[in-house]
Amino acid sequence: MFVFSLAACEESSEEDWFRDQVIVGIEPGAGIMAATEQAIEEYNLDFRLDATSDPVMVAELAEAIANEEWIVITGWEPHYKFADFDLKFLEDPLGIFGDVENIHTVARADIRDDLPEVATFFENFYLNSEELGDLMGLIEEHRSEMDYVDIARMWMEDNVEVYTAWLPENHDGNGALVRLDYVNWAEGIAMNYLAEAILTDELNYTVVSTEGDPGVVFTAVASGDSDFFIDAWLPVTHESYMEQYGDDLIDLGYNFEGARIGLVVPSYMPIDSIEDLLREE
Ligand code: PBE
Repeated sequence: MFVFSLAACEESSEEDWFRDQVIVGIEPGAGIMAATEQAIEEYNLDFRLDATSDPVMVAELAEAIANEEWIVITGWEPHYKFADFDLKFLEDPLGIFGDVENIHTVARADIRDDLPEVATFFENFYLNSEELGDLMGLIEEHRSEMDYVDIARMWMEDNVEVYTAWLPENHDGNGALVRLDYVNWAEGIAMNYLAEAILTDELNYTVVSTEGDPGVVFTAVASGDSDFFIDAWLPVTHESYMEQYGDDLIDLGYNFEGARIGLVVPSYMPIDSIEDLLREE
């Protein structure tokens, strides 16, 4: 473990400290934003939380790392930033960000009345960390020149046994409409477009995917304006949305295990805990 020596601290404090006392965040409706506001309060941090988006946050992270500056972001795993950069979660002795959780697929409550096989497909839909990591890696590599669905098809070619195990047997969707909503978060985009590719190519559905802010997406699914959301983090991060919509949403179970949120910094920063963000003047 790193020992924060006073000498090291004094020598490096001015140049190595943060340019601004800012935590680079994402969309205001994200669970991690509420948790970070709570952390600022409970740890008594002299930091402001900036709302941006996942891609903007990653761009700021890349820039800080290129300049070897200090930066703190609202981070989560699974996410491709951990494959691209050397990063660490800051310890959270007060436990504000919760423990590991799972990513669930949620649907409008009456989904089994008209799309029972698609509900079954999503109950089976599950990726381990290597499978999701490969998919996010392909997206990052090809997103500038290819559609997400076509990138997902590349993943399908290499993972036939994985996704065929999710398919209801001998089923034809006959072109029926399936509406998927997603938020602009790397893991959710990856899973959403993989589902779109499989439902289209293997089960003959017509899939419409729509991006929205987290609050809008939960409302759309709960009210029946959309069918599925594949990136619900439970039991903690999206708990308030699940409570708010109660019986209007059903949980089709997890599609990924061992997800985590927290404050994340580049590994070269000589701090290990959220408490180390408290600078003694
Ligand atoms: N996230 C990614 C979401 C859940 C998925 C961690 C940014 C959130 O904080 O709401």
